[in-house]
Amino acid sequence: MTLGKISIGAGRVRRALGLSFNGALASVLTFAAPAMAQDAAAPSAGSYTPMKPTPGIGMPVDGGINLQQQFSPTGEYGEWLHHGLLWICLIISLFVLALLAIVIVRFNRRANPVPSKTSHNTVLEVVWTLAPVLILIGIAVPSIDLIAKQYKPAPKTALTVKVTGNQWFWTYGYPDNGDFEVISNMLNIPGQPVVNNGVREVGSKPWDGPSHLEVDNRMVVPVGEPIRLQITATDVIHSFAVPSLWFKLDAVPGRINEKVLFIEKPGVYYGQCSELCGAKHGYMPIAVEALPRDKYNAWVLTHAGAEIDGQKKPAAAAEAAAAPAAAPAPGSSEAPASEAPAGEATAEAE
Ligand SMILES: [Cu+2]
Repeated sequence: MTLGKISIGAGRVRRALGLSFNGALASVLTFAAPAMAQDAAAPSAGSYTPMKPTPGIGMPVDGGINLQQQFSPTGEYGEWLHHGLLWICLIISLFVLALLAIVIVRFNRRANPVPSKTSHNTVLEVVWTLAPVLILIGIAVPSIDLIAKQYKPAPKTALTVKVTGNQWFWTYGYPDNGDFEVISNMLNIPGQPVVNNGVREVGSKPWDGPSHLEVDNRMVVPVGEPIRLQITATDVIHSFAVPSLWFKLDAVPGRINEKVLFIEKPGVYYGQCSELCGAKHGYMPIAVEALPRDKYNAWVLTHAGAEIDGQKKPAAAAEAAAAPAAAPAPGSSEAPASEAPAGEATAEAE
């Protein structure tokens, strides 16, 4: 009886802690929310080191007015269409402006006192009807093609990554690699109020990217292959958006939205939640790290319970992971012990 009561009590406390983070209480604790297992996927030194981002790539640039440079086939297509449409708009605007100028200058009352009585011109009427129709068809074909390409389902063999939006962080699940989960919090900003307790400050590691965009644990994915992103949320609607990868999809509680992510080049690509989701909406960035397959596999193996092609990790890697996994990392109370980091101590020592 007593034991039962204790365990129920513990469950309640645990649930209450979880709720305090996900639910209404979190808005009260805006800048004091407990950090969740932010190091659950800390890198294991030697096998995986986070990539250093390239300035100006996969992130906004000062004074930028253009789209970010694109690193996916649909992104390049979309960028091409965007620029093409701008040119078409410009040409049509200049053409109409020129016609107006001609009318104003040549056909005003002083320059043209006796106006023509012409009321029909068959050729002209056919041209000004057909030309816009052809222009619109010309625009519609690539537009519809782009929409179709964006929503083409992933091939059966594609890697699945489950993205979950939470107030106010992201979790990334890897069902094809042993179903481990990565919790991703924004890094705190030096000299500013702490956003995520227990999370390091931006700039404390050599691979840290820009403030407001860098996170403690990135979403790591393989480069050059289609990835099936399944996107959902636990509390309110969020939106998973990475401009340089031409990716934006709403994360809706109780629903799974799916879209293919394809990254052409290894690198770090940053994005932000793009659906107003509460007090810390602006503090839940997205960092996607695209790695070649072998490096991706090495990253996968830094997680307890990781699998590659249905195979558990090799004995050596398992042994290395077993020791730190036995002692849960500080702040990892939310995650089961099996999700404790591999090589936490060595990673922190860097
Ligand atoms: Cu959000």
